[in-house]
Amino acid sequence: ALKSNEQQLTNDVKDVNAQISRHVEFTLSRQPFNVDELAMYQASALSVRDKLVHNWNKTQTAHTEKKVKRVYYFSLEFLLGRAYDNALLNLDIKQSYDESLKQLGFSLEDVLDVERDMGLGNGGLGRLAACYLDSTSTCGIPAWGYTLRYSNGIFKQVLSSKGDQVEIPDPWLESGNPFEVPRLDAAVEIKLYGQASRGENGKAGTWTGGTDILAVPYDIPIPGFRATATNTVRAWRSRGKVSFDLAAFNAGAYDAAVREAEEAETITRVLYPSENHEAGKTLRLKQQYFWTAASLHDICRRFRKLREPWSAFPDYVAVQLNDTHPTLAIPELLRILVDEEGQEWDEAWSIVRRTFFYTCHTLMPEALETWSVDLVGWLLPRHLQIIYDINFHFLADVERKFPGDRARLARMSLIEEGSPKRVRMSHLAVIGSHKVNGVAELHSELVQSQLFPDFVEYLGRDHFTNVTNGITARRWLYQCNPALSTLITKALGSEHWVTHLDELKKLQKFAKNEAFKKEWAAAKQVNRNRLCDYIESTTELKVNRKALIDIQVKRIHEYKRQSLNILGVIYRYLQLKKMSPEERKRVVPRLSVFGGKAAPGYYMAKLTIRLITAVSKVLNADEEIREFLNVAFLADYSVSLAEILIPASDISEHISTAGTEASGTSNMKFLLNGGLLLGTVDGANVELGQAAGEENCFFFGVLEPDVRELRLRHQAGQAQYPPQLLEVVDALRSGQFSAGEGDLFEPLLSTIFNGDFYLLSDDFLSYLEAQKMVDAAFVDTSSWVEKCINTTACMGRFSSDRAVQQYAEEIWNVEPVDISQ
Ligand code: 26Q
Repeated sequence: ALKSNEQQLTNDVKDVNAQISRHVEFTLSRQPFNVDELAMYQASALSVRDKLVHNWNKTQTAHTEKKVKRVYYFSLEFLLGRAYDNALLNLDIKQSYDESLKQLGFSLEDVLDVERDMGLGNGGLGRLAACYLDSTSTCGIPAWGYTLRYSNGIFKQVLSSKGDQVEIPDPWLESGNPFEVPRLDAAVEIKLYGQASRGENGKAGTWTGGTDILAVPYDIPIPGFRATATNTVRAWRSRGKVSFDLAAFNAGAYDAAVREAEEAETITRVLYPSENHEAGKTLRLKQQYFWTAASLHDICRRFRKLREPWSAFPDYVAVQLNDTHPTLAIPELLRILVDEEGQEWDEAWSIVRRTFFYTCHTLMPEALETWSVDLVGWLLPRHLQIIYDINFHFLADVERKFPGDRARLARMSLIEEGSPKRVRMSHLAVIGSHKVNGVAELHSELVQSQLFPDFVEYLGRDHFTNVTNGITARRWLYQCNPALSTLITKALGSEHWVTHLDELKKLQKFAKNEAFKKEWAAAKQVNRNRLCDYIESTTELKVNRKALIDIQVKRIHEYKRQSLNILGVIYRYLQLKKMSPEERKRVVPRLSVFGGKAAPGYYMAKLTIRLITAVSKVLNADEEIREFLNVAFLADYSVSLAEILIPASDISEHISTAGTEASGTSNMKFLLNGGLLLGTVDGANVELGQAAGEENCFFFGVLEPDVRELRLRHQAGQAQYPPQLLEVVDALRSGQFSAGEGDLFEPLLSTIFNGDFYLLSDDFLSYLEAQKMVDAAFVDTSSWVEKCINTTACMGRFSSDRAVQQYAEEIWNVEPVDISQ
């Protein structure tokens, strides 16, 4: 058997060599002796794509032949990261590629490193979409992701010499993308501006004039793990419609036409780099319409081929709206049904309401989208009429159910009164959908009680539900942490756990096995070393490889409270300075790692980065302290950097003010990799704590029901500030961390002393307490490793396979399809 395995590998490698050579010669049109690393990346990636395409075609043929119901995941962000390594592992061909590249004189690791991240997202919401598509393929659920193909993804972050964030564009397509397939034949025209008219009695209206823009789809295959099923992310690119018109050119109008094309192409030029904050920019609204209209056009074309009546549309189509960003899909589908397909209003509205589902990802009022009525009416005149008509019917119905309740009508209306009037996208999404879900148990409760209580009364409890987020164990353990994966596979006897994550439960019986614990700790040290190498090669820092690694990586936002973390670090530093060298030797050395981008216009977030980098410089320059405490701010946090960071953590921090973080998903990734949680009672932390056991987590901070009261106390000027916090504030004001510039961080400090909206002062002491508990627990290595093993063992529930199966059964009513080999 061994012999035939070897033979098989030899044959596979020969085949891979041949396919790569073919792409070098015919696709790249290069001589074999003229292949650099980039060319080798391109040729070998294209040969992988060929294998994906084979499965992809089989999958699409099977879906079409079986006339299955499909789910369409509408998300303005798909944070896919890199595709190559993921494809090699899913197809189980990594070994033959490794060997083949060696024979061709390259290192697979280096070639994989050539790939740029597909950074088409800001953070949690975009990465969630990517994990969900991975799971639909692995679980055989027919699914399409629809998004935009931004020429520039999330900006690249570098740090200035002062330690401030500087944003650099990310033209990720510069040297091509071997993992996409353009579909020029499936391009569609999208209209903007123009004039609209209503039809009589809910009959067809019209929309004429305006400008037409071309939407060109680019498809990205999403392979399942060791499965044939391969779903698609379809990303639209905007193009101008001008063709060379000699008459216009001679008449001097060519410049204008080129300008118009340029404007059209601007729609997909860049991803908006802000998160959990509403921007209200015209270009953003254009993006939202361009994308939803092109996607619905595609879906309707596919549906028409079935020759079924429109009433059957929801039997073939489920559209999941990832936040309110795609809400224009609701009036757009109504427009198609009423204006183009001749459906009656009531019938059309019923089809719409059975087609869409809405996921809410926030609670913060400033993150809820509204668009000015004037802007919508100018860009999309027909849609504004339709929104008004939906509102008319809707409010009439509310009035029937709650007669005479004017205040209720005003609260629930799709239109917020004021100047200007604004369209409330979340209200439209709630009433235009069949179900609304939050993303963690606590969050879904608050969505019902705080965000949409009127709608719960009006539509009933069943209209609202919870689906706790999940993550894919392929990328977030199997791929990013080979050391731990190999150990788990050895212990459990197979790789079955990669697609059945509940099987990790069986690790519990190894939690007290000393030999296993040793191997577990050794795997962690491998990952710790990998991160320390990365830090030392990309920064000036000198790090202690035995230190407890404490990581907080996520978007920089006041509600996420990176400031609480760094103030805690300063407190620790001040205590260390007071100790004798003898005393210091007894403390647990600590390496605090930060990473994350600030929205370019978010002043407080940028100042927080400056504070972290300033503290990092002071500690690293302090030779008597830095082996006991150091801080690293790693620039340009991304999916690929997360793959290095997450496996290395001893603890990670998820410390948002209670009731502000909808779920969090990196918390799940860290715990899956055997890191422990330091967190508040917020988002999915609550369920992670229940699963892992509270004795294995470090919780602190005020609880959500107490937040209101505490904020009122601050507003009334009755808050107490603990002396430990004041000690840190004094140090900052002395200029100790800003080269004598004592007021550099004053704007940050003043938020704490003026209202303290995120309750730093209320949580500071319990945060320090929790950190003390972390240190105490870490000293007992044996029991620490036991906690880590037991935590990983309990993470099965947080698989995105569980999440998409729950969506498929409870929300989409979509069934998995078997794709024969
Ligand atoms: C809106 C309007 C204009 C411009 C940008 C936006 C915008 C863009 C991105 C608004 C929000 C986002 C992203 C939100 C987000 O990532 N939310 C996170 O979603 C995760 C997945 O559910 C949760 O785990 C996080 O708790 C939540 O913050």
